[in-house]
Amino acid sequence: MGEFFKNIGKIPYEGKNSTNPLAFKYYDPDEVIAGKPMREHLRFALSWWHTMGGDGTDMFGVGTADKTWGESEPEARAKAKVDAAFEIMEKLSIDYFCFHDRDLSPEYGSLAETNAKLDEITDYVKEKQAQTGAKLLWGTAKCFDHPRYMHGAGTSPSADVFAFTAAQIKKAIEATVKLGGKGYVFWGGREGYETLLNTNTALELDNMARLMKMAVRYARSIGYTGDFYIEPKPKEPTKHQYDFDTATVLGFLRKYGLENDFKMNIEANHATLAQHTFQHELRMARDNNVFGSIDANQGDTLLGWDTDQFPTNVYDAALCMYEVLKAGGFTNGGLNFDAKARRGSFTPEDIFHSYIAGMDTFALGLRIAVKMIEDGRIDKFVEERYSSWTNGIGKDIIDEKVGFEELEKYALEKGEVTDSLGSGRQEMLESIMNNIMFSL
Ligand code: XLS
Ligand code: CA
Ligand code: CA
Repeated sequence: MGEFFKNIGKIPYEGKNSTNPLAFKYYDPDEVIAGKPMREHLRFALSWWHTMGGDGTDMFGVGTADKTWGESEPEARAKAKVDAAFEIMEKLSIDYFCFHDRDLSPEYGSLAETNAKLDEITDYVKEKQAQTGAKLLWGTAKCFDHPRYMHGAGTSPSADVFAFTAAQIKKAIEATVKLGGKGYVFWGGREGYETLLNTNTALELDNMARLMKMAVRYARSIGYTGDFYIEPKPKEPTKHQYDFDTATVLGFLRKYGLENDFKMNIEANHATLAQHTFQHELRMARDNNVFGSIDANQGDTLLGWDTDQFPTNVYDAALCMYEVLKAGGFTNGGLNFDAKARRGSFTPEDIFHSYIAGMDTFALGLRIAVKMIEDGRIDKFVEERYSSWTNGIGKDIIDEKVGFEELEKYALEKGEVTDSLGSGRQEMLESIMNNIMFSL
């Protein structure tokens, strides 16, 4: 196996005053902050699909980046991809990776042959993991690109497609377990609809839940102890995706009794497509004890589609890491760069510039979030804002000691509410946030 990126060595941490584009300015993997090394806080992962397979093809044109890895035959290319991926991870100090089954190894003539070829590649990945220590963050199945999935996979009107989906997911779970993954993702690729005129939504959602229950039952039976994730996305490729956002997914999980096995994989770009902030989706997951993992990217707010850009917005990354810290940090999850370099950034070196930009953004976000918590002004303001719930009538409401009759009596006696309103101080808080960010 040769070296793919001969002109690029291991990316060093050089600190914020460095002008070396191939150095980290903020990500110092082994630096301990808030009790543990940065690499353990951030748990960065490489996405196999964008990084190893995405060549810049879009609706208007062919690829611009060469992602053949010097091989024309599918078997040899799949192996070369493994070599190149491990070289990238090693040079960038990335400890984890994520894959779809078909990113590792494509489809061949039959499911049996496809599975056998996937086994060969996962054997090879496992060998490389043993040599390097790189770990699998999560695996998933690509149940959306083949024509058989044109009407959905788990929500297809065809029972045969449902059966094929189950078979594919069974194998993808086996590959995840084999490579030591502690996460398995369901992203509803084409699990949605284009028009209600041809769709039985009730049956489709029941079937999706049936598929997920089968997945959990089977995975636990082969010793999988990790988390299952649902990755909310409101639209694209379908007009309406069933996993619209965290709140919608929570309703689904609770309806079908799946809430103990599933958590959320929150993607920044999907949050904004749902007209939420990234922080909102993370907060909803944290509040409901389903915070799991993150697809770290960003969209373009002027565009209405899923651009999967490498994250460079420090403000959003800081608010993200604030939620992560408040959730107690990652357990099985991490920050997967579900992100691709722009079509015009097509050279091998751009892979490194992209990851350095994304990793430094989140490292800076972590540093700021730690400061926000240590500084305490924001948390203290929120605590005081809700202080009327810690005693008196507020405490009686929480303790369920009072009902409508008692509250009516209280309100009649008290008269108009004037003393406990208080200013929301939004501008002051935004200014504190800026102060913390820029005094780092
Ligand atoms: C696509 C999704 C996809 C999932 C994995 O929009 O983000 O990449 O993360 O299937
Ligand atoms: Ca994603
Ligand atoms: Ca996306």
